[in-house]
Amino acid sequence: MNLERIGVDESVSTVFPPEKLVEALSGLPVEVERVDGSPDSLADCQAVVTFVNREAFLDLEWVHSIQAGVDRFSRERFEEAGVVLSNSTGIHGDAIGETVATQVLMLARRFHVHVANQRRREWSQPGWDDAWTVAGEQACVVGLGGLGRGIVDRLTGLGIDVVGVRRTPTPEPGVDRVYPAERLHDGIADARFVVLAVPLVEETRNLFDDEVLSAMREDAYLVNVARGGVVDQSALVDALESGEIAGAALDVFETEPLPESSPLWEMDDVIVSPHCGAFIDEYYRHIAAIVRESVRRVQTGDEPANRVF
Ligand code: NDP
Ligand code: 7N6
Repeated sequence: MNLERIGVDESVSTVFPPEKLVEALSGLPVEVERVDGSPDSLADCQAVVTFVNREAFLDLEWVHSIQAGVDRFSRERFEEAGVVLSNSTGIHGDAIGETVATQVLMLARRFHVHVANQRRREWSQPGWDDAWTVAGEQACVVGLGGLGRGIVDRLTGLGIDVVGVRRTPTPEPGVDRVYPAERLHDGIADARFVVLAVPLVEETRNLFDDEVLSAMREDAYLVNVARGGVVDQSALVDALESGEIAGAALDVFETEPLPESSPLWEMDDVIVSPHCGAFIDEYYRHIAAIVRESVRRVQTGDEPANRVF
């Protein structure tokens, strides 16, 4: 790849100002400029760093996604056009780990209820048996990659016993038992928290359907920081309404933004966040580090870091 100019697509502004990344990439032996995604602005670029996918990217040589999840990109179309895609896996463990720790503590210590009451200036102590402690409870983390690692570290730090599920059941530090994907039911059966941290791919689409949700404990909470499509959302609403599970903390949804009409907004034991579990002020610096490393590799004839396809 003869790399001379990299565009920073304006869509990264969902997560940070594009100029922050342009600045953080200064001094590279290639030009880096903000682009608006139009074919004209991309004309002299061989590569782009982006949040969204655009048709015009198929004329480039390399696309870097500022997300770990690449479900917006079609492997078939990229391979057909000979475009390399790389992602940003590996940078989210700390932020998502802290997000999940917050979600489980809020649910157990009932802080989602206190915050809602505060908005109404309502002094309302919880029932004698409403609040509990997470220490000694079990969590099942489904997906033990970059996200999973950060989640396991925080949950074990809170005294939670962690089991996990991944494609290949190789052991993972801090995880008592690792189950292969085919034994998902065994992994979730005893968990008070089931935390989803898998990519959205064919095998994981609607993985949590009514059958899997009903295999969870009745007092269990589903935490989804992966992708909305990993859960059958209408089955989840049914499971919550019928008391088949106790509650949920959801950062990602089938349709985003979550439509105003969704019953999830109003459920007592559901915490909704707007796909921001990984947002941090330093996000652009992490992206810059990956892009710098990729440029170094490309210039020595290697492929970009974190190549997906
Ligand atoms: P990684 O590739 O590092 O890890 C993925 C993990 O999922 C691996 O442990 C892998 O198993 C496991 N896995 C894959 N397929 C299956 C399956 N069918 N059943 C069980 N486990 C499976 O990815 P990341 O941890 O970086 O990210 C995971 C996903 O989380 C992203 O794809 C993205 O969609 C989402 N995400 C969401 C964020 C948010 O803002 N809420 C932030 C960042 C990511 P194995 O270890 O055996 O390979
Ligand atoms: C922006 C979201 C990912 O897949 O969706 C997340 O990486 C990141 C911080």
